[in-house]
Amino acid sequence: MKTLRFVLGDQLYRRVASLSDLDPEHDVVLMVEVREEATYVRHHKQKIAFLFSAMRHFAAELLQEGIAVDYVRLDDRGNSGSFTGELKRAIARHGPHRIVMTEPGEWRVWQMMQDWREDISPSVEIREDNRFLCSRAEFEAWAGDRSSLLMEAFYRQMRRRTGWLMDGDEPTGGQWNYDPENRKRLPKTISPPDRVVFPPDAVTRECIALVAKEFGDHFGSLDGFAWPVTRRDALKALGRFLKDGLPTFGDYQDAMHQGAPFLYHSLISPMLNAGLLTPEEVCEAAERAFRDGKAPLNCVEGFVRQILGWREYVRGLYWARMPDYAETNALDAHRDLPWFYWSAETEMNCLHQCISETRDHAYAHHIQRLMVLGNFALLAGIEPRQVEEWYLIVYADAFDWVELPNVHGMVLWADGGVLGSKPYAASGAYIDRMSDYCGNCAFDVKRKAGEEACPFNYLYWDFLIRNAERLKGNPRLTMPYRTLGRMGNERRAEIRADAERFLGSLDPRRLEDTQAAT
Ligand code: FAD
Ligand code: DLZ
Ligand code: SF4
Repeated sequence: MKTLRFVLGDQLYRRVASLSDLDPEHDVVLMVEVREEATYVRHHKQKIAFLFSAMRHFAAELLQEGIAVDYVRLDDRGNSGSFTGELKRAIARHGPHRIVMTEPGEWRVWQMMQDWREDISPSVEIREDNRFLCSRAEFEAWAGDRSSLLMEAFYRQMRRRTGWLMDGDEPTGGQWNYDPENRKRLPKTISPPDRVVFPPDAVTRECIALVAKEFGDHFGSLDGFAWPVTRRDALKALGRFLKDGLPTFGDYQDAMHQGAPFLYHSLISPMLNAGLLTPEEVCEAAERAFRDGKAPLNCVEGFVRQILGWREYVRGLYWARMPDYAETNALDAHRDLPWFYWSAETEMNCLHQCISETRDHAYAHHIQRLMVLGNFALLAGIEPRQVEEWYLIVYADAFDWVELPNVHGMVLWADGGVLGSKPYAASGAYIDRMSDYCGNCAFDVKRKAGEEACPFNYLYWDFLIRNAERLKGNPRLTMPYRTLGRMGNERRAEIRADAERFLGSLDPRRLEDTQAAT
């Protein structure tokens, strides 16, 4: 029986469910580069080049195994430009008896696949995605009727279930969480390791040229493309991180440093999300490093929590709550995304640095995404949809299942507190404490009011004033609201005036209104 096995661009895992019972004698693996996926949002150029090159390498590896692969390139004649069109064309070419797929990572594609029930024959068998540690069903059973879905409870259950960093029923070291040790600023005397660079091979160079030609008006630079695009290189990158990054990962996990975009981070999210690495092998390798005495517990626990905790949790939440999850706007935020998110042209040095690095590398680390780029969007009251689209575009690791809960829930609190008990709002003092950005800024982080003051300072209080009705009863915001309550009317009016002046000066041009971004 001939089976067509349709593998999507973020399912590049040899043991992915749709390939598990592959019969090399009869089966054909279908992979397609399609314009619709590259343009439903205008993804960063490096993101497209990374995925196309990883797809081409994966297809070549299958071919080497003697598996028949039908690979449609973006510029192949007759390419219809969509998953639906290419599946139909492949059915006409191969006349399969069966079509097998793994469930997609995004609601958008899931819906597309539901439509295939009507007009694709033979019908498509959709298998559970086996690239995660917690299945959708397991997450839903955990979530059940709980009123609170906090990550920490989920993470502890996952630690118990996997036995990672556990000694019997107890967490190794006696604590579940070593966060208080993981909030250090980077001292001047320490230099983080260099990024491991994977120079583009001929296949990647071809993809880079294709992207430059076809998607030249998308955001981001292709210069300095350094991502691994094969499983072999992804494992090399992981190996280097375990040796040079992990032993210091926790300490400077929240630090930001001008000119050092990667610090001690692993840079493995694009490879994890595309299937080149599995979360299981990454967590097991990190735990082994701890057991072998090669990395301390605060670093290993901090790292494992990101993957076993946050990554699995946001994916579970996404599928448990979609499609309604994306629709809420709990803080009623409607401002347009300022143009500087595309151009990096702003006098606020923290934002300038984080956006420039995002443009150059399709990467920013977690605290840059949360406490600089996200914090500004939250305080300024930018419309969730516009912020979400920006994050989905600009990062090489961005897929709806992981981007949406992080932005909608963690950053913007647009879900009204499903993911986080309070918004992560912060003034300039936080950025100053965790980075060296403020020393090079046109604004003064110590000033609270006036044109020279750091905008985060008055925007923070303006945010609390604007959203008082919604937030002042939140027990985790008692302190700031108490402080606000002690402020006189004059000071409050000054805050509002500074915020209005500053927000009114932002350029609201949209990407689609312009020829090209940076
Ligand atoms: P490290 O700091 O080395 O962490 C190790 C791994 O933990 C990451 O590779 C990632 O797989 C996982 N991880 C860490 N934090 C999270 C998290 N909050 N949610 C899910 N996984 C996590 N991550 C994405 O993979 N895709 C996204 O589109 C994405 N969008 C984000 C948007 C915002 C606003 C925020 C605050 C975070 C977002 N993250 C996203 C999570 C996190 O910022 C990135 O996973 C991380 O920066 C990737 O870099 P790294 O591999 O060096 O991570
Ligand atoms: C992100 C992306 C892009 C840019 N291009 C393709 C593509 O041409 N072919 C493909 O199979 N997948 C691509 N992807 C990833 C898909 O959007 C991804 O499979 C869905 O997001 C489902 O999770
Ligand atoms: Fe950012 Fe304010 Fe510091 Fe400037 S002073 S870098 S705007 S936090």
